[in-house]
Amino acid sequence: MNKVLPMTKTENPQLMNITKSQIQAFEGDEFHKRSLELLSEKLVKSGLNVSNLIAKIAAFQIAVPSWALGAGGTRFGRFSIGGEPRNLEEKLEDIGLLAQLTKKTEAVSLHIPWDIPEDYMQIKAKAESLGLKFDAMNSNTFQDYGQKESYKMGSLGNASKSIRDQAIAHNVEVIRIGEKIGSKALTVWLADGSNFPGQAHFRNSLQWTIDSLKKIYREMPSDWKLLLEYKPYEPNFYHTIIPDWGTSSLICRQLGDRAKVLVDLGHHLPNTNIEQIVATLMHQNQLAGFHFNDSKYGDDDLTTGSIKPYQLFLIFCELISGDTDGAQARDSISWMIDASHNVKDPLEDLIQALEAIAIAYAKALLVDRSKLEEAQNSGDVAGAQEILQAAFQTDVRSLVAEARMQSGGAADPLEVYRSLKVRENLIKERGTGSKATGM
Ligand SMILES: [Mn+2]
Repeated sequence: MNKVLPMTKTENPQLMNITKSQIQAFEGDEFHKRSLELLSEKLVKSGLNVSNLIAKIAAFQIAVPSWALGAGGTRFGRFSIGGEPRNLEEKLEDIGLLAQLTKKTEAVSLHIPWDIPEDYMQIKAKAESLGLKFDAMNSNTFQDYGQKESYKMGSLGNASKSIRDQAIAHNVEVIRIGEKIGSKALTVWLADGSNFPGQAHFRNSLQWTIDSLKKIYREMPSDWKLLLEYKPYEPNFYHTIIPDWGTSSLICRQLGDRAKVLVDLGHHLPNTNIEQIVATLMHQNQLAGFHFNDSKYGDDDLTTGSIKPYQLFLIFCELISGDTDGAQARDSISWMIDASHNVKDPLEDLIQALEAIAIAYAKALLVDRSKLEEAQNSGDVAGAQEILQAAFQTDVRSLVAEARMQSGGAADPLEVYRSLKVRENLIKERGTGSKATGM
């Protein structure tokens, strides 16, 4: 699609003024229509209802974190992207734009203390005006930001009671802030652990962590849930108090029904079977949510779907299967992107990630589950693989684009974003040196 954008003088190309007509100027062309027709024909033959599929794809929404809108850094440095949001309002504006173009996100996940609102009513109103809600709140006890005592040796699992108390109080404060803006969940990720053998007492630090989390859990309103994230290593390299889904799950069981495990795709040792973890957690009604990203080696926080699209598809297969079989309802699971952008324009990266997630989901919807079960039960190994591959190899891009267009989004969000020169305009508005709060 190479259409010339109809830009009039009255249509300001600035971020907040992308009009419907600008989005529709890129409406699907003849190629899209023919691709969709051809695909629909094939899907109908397989017994699928195309409008149902489109409705499901359109309904699937993923939250965007407030810290993904600026350039991410590594421990070696950080390169500014230009035009980064300078405050929470501007972060919301960026996500509002993403929502407008992609129709795949309608919620933002805030991080405290990076995003403490100055005026809660104003922030709430701003989000509402952009059609955004507040997803899970994220606490931060993995770095020092001027609080009384240091988290250098840990937070909720620190040997010092006063440091543990400070970390508990911070999480309670995050809950209180979340209540004011309509969030319904707290995400806890701990960097707690140790770098060297002998540095920490495994059982004591685990017990302190459980006790601290119990206190935080008790402070949550009754309609809130707690998402407990795990990670095998980094920033600590010898031991992490909550290294895996099993440890997270056993802690959650001690907290209560509203505490569940958060799976971050990058928080596993290489080659871990994440789809099996998803299936097991759903079987136990213990899956709280997802942090989408992709990785080659560790917690690389690369664009979702850029490295292992097949894994992403297999994960969605388990999610759909678990939902269909009634193991755990899909709407009880929170969806969020958690990525970092070191070399890409963050908004372009997020557009690509949202697209990759939608594609994986759409492909998983095509899997003939009853045939797959038949193949599984009769030991038809090759047949089972064929069924998955048939869905995975189907080009569903026209289906995903159609779902987006029917919702009022762009046929090709990235193309619209580039044609409207959004980043250039953001740089004009915010400058080259602006830096979003975050990592
Ligand atoms: Mn995460």
